[in-house]
Amino acid sequence: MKIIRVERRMLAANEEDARELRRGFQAAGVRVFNLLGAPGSGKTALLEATLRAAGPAHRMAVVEGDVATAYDAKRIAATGTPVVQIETHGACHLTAAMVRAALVKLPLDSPRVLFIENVGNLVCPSSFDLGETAKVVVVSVAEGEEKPEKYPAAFLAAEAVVISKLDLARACGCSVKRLKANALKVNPVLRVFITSAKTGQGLKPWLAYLAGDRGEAW
Ligand SMILES: Nc1nc2c(ncn2[C@@H]2O[C@H](COP(=O)(O)OP(=O)(O)OP(=O)(O)O)[C@@H](O)[C@H]2O)c(=O)[nH]1
Ligand SMILES: [Mg+2]
Repeated sequence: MKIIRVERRMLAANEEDARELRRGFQAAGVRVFNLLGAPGSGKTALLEATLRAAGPAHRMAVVEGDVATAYDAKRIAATGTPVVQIETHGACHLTAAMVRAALVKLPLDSPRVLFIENVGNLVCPSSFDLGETAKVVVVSVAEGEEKPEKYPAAFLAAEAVVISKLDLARACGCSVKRLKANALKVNPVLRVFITSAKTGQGLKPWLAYLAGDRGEAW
């Protein structure tokens, strides 16, 4: 009983912080994408490919979340994109308070698009609102076609799923069609993107989604 109450208090405090963040993001007109996915699913590689394809004129920025190290922030910085790294020192998800503290250090005043790469974990980050416009779950063809059904929380919380590492599908014996169908079985209204950060396949519709599918000139 006690554990449940503590969890509820933590989530309630986070909800309040997230509401404040969302108000700020909306007032500034920034689209915010909270990227969830298992460790190694290809979140940072997707961001690198996205940022390189979009270019600096689009005013994108990144908040990186990891348990330890700034490896991912270094990879993002190499694309010329403003980035700040959060190290959670053990915590398995980001909280809105961590994001709020990180934003103060972001070396860009008014991004148009902000990516928050959550800690690699297909479970815990789903429960924590970061004030984002949308959660996006990244699942690679190397993880197995049944992952959406085994770990439904992230797929239920997300607006979109990116099926990553398309170039490896044959080598991994993965039916992308079945993986997509399993994701839609869990959440029928998911937007589905199928990409390879290595070859650039599938990036165009993903970029259009980030822009709001309205052909915005960003
Ligand atoms: N062939 C291929 N490899 C990829 C692709 N995307 C990512 N990888 C590789 O997969 C590994 C993990 O990719 P990351 O982008 O670091 O994964 P991540 O989800 O950011 O990992 P964490 O931040 O640790 O959770 C790296 O060795 C990448 O080079 C892809 O589209 N094709
Ligand atoms: Mg990463």
